[in-house]
Amino acid sequence: MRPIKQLFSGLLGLLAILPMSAASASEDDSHMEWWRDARYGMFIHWGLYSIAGGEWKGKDYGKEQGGASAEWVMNSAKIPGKEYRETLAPKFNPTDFDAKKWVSLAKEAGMKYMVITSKHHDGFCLFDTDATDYNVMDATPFKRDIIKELSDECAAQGIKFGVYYSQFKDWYHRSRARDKGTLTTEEYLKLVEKNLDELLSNYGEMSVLWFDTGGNDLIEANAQGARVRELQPNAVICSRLYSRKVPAGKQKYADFNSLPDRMLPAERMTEDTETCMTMRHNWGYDRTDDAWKSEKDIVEFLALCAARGVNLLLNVGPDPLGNILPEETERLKAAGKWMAVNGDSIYGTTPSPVDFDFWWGAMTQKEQSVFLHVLEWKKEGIEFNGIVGKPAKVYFLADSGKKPLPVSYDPAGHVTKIEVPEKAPDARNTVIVVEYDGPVVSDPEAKGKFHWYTTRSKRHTQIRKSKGAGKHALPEAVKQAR
Ligand code: JFZ
Repeated sequence: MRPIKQLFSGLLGLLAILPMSAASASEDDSHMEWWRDARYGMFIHWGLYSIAGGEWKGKDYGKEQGGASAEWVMNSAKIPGKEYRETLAPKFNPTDFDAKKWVSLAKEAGMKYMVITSKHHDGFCLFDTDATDYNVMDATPFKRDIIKELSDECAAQGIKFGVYYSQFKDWYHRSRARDKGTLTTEEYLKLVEKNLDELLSNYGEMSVLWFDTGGNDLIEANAQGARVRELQPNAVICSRLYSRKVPAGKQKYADFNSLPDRMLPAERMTEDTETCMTMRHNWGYDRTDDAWKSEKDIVEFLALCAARGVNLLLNVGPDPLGNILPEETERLKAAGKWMAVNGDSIYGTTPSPVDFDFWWGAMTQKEQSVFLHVLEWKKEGIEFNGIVGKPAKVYFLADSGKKPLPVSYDPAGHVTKIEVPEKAPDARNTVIVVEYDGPVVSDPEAKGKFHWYTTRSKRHTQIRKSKGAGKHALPEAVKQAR
């Protein structure tokens, strides 16, 4: 794992990187620059499980029922591999699939990279492979290489392309306690090797390898990581190449730390870190899951991720015909409109200059400017502490005229107060730019705490009700519902 060197200069920075620098100082991490600047990508869970939509033989196994996510239906409904394949593969014919539309939508949403499930835990390959006939070309009537069409379109539209690949869990090919796979472990590892060679050789630039749910076998994982470095030295590798039990220092080929699903830690990250988030409960398409997050939830989460130095991989679960859903499209377009005006406060930023956030929201930073992401408005004014010195200029990022906002500064406690209009110009997230006429200096003694998502299920420590936010930002709600 490689720490973000430019993040903290001086002692704190030193502390943050000491334990790991021994291994990685020599390695340059220039291949991480685009990923760090991007901050925000599209995750796509799509495959045979999309046909089932979380249901099997009339029973709903979706996460909204308290079960595992819809893409786990083969496991949740204990479906033998043969039955799962023979039932779903002949029906996989997504004639509405249009790579140009998907990539254009990701771009319109302000996303800089895309990661799609090339092989999920059910073992079905969405690409042309010689390693198994359980793939879209040989086992379905569709016979189009989905990974090829998407990787080509991403290259054409300047979006970085990557694949999710379930290297350890494969309920079809790999034998498990209760279910005999089609291959022995040795044969299965050969399949993975072949698959990786194909994915790393036949689809142009592969920018992200999003391995998922690693096993404990370091040799196996390191062999797979080394293969990626060899064939695609600039590919960014997800820490889930390794199981969470493998200490970070031993995760030789992991480039970024992938947080547990839907998690945003209440702290600033000192290493390259990414979280992945659903727009509703399930990752894969689910017929009955209506727990849609609001566009404010999504814009908020994006800003809070950036404020803590975390990339956000936001998921869509297209339907079995190959359509990204209207509810997903609506939210992506809304986030895109916000990013079109406020992207400067997310792309290429570093985390908050202070290691806490505020009742009203949180901060990101870029050179001599601090961006206040005001998620909850306070007509009495927006106040923050912990940054030394009176700002040179304060204005709304959305205001191309940069009309100054009245600002006062009290050196006692380094408290800055900004006068603001009665109503928030953008209730989703109003960004205020606080420019300094020198490097941003944070007060090491500054006191503060985190207010937002201090736990996975708590949007704000104090605010209970908020217009258009938080209703479904809490995946855990399921449990109570049952
Ligand atoms: C995994 C997959 O099992 C799931 O289907 C989906 O693809 C998701 C993105 O990733 O699920 C996980 C993996 C790890 C954790 C939680 C869910 N974790 O570490 O908490």
